[in-house]
Amino acid sequence: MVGPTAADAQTTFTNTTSNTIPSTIVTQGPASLYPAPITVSGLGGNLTNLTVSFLNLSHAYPDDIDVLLVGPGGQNVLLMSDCGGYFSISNVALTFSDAAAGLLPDEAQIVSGTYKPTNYDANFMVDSFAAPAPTTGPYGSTLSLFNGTNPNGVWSLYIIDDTQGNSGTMAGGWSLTISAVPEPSSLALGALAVAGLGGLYLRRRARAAVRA
Ligand SMILES: [Ca+2]
Ligand SMILES: [Ca+2]
Ligand SMILES: [Ca+2]
Repeated sequence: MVGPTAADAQTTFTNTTSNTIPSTIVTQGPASLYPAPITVSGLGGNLTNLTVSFLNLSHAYPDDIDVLLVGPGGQNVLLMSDCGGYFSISNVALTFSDAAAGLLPDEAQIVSGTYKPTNYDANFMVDSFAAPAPTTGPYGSTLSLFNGTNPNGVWSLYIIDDTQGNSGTMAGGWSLTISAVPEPSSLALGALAVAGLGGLYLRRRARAAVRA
């Protein structure tokens, strides 16, 4: 990931709350933090790019994991579902980006990296989530669904375990990296002219401390 620059509005919001996928004998259903929220504030315009990261994700049977992201405006994307088969994972770091080269594996070892949102088994198994998540699909498949929306507000990450047996954790929490273009009223037009950026948008960099 490239860090913010003068013309780059990338802003990262992080929820570091540990999110435990059910770890008792009945290892099925919503995670212990459901949803895991991140509150975004201080961004003056509309979202132009979004990536999402999971930190320290572990599970004995990754195929059980389904994760849905819901934005402040209600749009949703199924980030990962039925990936990785029975190949256990320990403390992997995953980033989801429409610009990634490929998908998470279906029936192979998941390793840390950047992937497109990935959903397997859609042809024979209907993914569903318990309320307060949207309980019925179809769920979105690309992060570009959030483009043009107001990024400010509460983003909710819903994690479920869809099959009995086996459990896991998202010990490091999750984060959003948002690029946004400010509304015209907040554009620094003078600076734009001085910088000679021409047709480029002057994007705004903001920073906010976020807690669940
Ligand atoms: Ca599954
Ligand atoms: Ca699925
Ligand atoms: Ca399970």
